[in-house]
Amino acid sequence: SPAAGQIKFENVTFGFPGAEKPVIADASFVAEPGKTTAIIGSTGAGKTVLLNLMLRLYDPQEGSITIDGAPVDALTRAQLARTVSLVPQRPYLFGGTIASNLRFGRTDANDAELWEALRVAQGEDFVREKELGLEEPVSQGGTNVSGGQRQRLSIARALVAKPLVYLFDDSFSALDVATDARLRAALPDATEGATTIIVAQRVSTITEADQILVMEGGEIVGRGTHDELLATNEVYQEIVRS
Ligand code: M5T
Ligand code: MG
Repeated sequence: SPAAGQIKFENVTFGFPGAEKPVIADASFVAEPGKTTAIIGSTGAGKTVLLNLMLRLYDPQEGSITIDGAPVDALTRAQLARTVSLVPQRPYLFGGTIASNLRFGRTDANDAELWEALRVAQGEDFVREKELGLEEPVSQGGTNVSGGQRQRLSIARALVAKPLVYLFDDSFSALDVATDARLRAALPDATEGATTIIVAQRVSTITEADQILVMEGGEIVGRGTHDELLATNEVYQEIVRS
């Protein structure tokens, strides 16, 4: 069957070398193509590590991670990079231009595709205001671009790559509420058919997710829709109240 981007964790346990307690403990879940899986939980719960495991920044000591049934450790790094795009919690831009940064995941993307990704990522206006537009220089680390702009360019970069799987690690929290809302309204069309996994801080931004995973201390302590979790899960209820 053609690649679709289903992500499956089975009993995944991971700890950093030398640490006594695992950072991810016995995590199992499936993220389906065409659906949005949200991950929520307090700071240090293991949300970023969970995403990083999908990209094989490190490998679990126990359990398996598969994409469409194939173990991620059977894919080359290049294959994995074409399949999965991560928008990291602290986005990184490299020295070059806005265009070269956006083409990082797919060098043959044309300018129209870059503008379309910028439109969805709510970055179109500020790039148009640059004297050189897409060819505006970006310094290493993106220090001549504001934090919110960096985040939007990083989201646009992921969209340009057109992966099967999108991982957004807290990618919308630096955006003001109105920009966040416009981006979320545009995102479903732009990512249609893909597997989308969103780490979020604000419950209000994930109430529509097909599935929400609640993480605490490296464990998945709840899963379901917003309404299901609201009715049954104490950790989720606490997050909603806070
Ligand atoms: C989970 C530890 C961290 C925490 C736990 C990335 C990273 C994490 N940790 C390390 O020791 N080394 C590392 O390189 O792992 O951390 P997390 O996954 O980053 O937590 P989070 O994403 O849920 O938190 P936050 O603050 O982003 O909401 O014990 O010290
Ligand atoms: Mg994190």
